Amino acid sequence: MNEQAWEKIDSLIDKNQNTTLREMFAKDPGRAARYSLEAAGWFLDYSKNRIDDEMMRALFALAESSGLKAEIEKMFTGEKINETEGRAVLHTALRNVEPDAKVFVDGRDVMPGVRSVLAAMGDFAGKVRSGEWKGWTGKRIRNIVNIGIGGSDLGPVMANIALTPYSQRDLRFFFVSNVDSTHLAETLREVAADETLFIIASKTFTTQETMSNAEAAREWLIGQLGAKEAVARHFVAVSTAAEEVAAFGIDVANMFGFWDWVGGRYSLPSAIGLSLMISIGKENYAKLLAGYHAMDVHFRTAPFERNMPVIMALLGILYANGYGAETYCCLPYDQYLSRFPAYLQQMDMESNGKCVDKSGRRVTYSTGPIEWGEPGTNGQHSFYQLIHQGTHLIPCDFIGCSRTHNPIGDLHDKLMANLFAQTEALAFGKTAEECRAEGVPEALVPFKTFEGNKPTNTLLADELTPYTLGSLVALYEHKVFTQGVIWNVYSYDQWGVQLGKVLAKGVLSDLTAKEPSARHDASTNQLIARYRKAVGRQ
Ligand code: G6Q
Repeated sequence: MNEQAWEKIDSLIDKNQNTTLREMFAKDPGRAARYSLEAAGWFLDYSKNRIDDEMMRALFALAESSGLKAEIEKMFTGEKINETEGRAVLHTALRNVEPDAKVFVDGRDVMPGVRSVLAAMGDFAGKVRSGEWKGWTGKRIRNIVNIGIGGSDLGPVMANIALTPYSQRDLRFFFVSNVDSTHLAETLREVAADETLFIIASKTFTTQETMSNAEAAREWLIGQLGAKEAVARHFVAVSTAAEEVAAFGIDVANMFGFWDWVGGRYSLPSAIGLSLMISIGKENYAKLLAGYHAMDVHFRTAPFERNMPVIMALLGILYANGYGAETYCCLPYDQYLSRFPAYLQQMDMESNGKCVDKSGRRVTYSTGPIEWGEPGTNGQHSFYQLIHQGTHLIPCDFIGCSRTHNPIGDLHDKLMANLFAQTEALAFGKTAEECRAEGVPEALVPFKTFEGNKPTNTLLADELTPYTLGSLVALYEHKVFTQGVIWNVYSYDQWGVQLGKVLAKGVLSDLTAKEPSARHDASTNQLIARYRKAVGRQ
């Protein structure tokens, strides 16, 4: 990271260290309006951060010094910025809804392929939704089971929950990811084979968990329906690997493709979103893509000073690198966004959880923070205590929608009142004097005092719709991209994930071999021996 830019930021942190958010708001009535902006259906209020105009200028200078503008163009125009895998990073092409758009990789326009897969998905989703697509026994499909993991699971799960109000309610959706047989077994208990469609979602079609679950589901279906031929009516694939799909026994006519320039954790708007399209229909899916695209255009064209993903990225970097904050919390006040923190966790932590920079040298600063969160108000009754009064600095994003899909009495007013009240309390706290004025006994004053000065962003949409969900996801994708550029790390590889895929295979052969081996360390050997004994393989 640029040292000169950091000298300035550090000097401003020192200068402002005794100035609280309470004081900043008191002396600057224009602060809330000045540190707010709108983009693609979202309003961001970032005024409850430890910033002033000088600090923002210093942060923008940091972004400029990292060459961010040029990096954004490289991504959007298909340069191979995922250098360790030799790939372009073009999830933005998947949602480029402009009819004449052209995006080139290796001299070839990828847009015709994107449009043709979308059309095929729309056609198939329409058939399942209408009942035209029949199972082997002639019954219509009622259950859709997506089998995938990581990037081939978390996005579809999150979005299917988020867009429940737009779903076709006579269809039921299940997501099996874990190689723990319980996940598949409990799902199969819920469905009748002749009414069930399995979507095998795997970019590589070699992932151990997904392929094991897919094979078990295929055996179950054949067992239930008594015919191998039934597989063609009940299994479709989403993958980049046509040969593997055919080898599994799925007709490649029922395979929905995507490309190596779509990273797993960025693949929701690719064919990986097939289950979502079946749920909400192709028109709503198009609105989701339009929302993504609106945020893409904003990110690519807005000056940094009015650029929502850039501002959120810089604030995150201020706390991670300027204040030493190690974690970061996402708090959606919307039950439909209950899996959004888990989805973000992968997007952020797999992308920027890197300790070497682009030249391969160990970085001397922190990179991606530990990301976590739960929907409000539930979190308030669990971990917020630590955010308010603990010893760690935890910047938080609060996310809410002004209108609910489910108005019941004044519940939504109460939900939103909690959101606003939390950001207020975190920023302004409660002083010892205020406690005393409320009549708190002196002995309890230290315990009932709240320091405040805790930074938060608030993101508000009028309503959670396909459009605002798309733009919300794109907002965070570009925030993560911006941080990766400034930290100078490769955000689009995931060698740690690949390692896990290889390691488990080695241990598996030792669990199942006829003869025990002792080729691991003493601890691992002991665990393997204990397991073998318990399952009768001494
Ligand atoms: C995402 C990661 C990882 C991946 C899964 C599933 O960016 O690469 O989470 O999505 O390991 O991989 P497949 O789709 O190839 O089964």
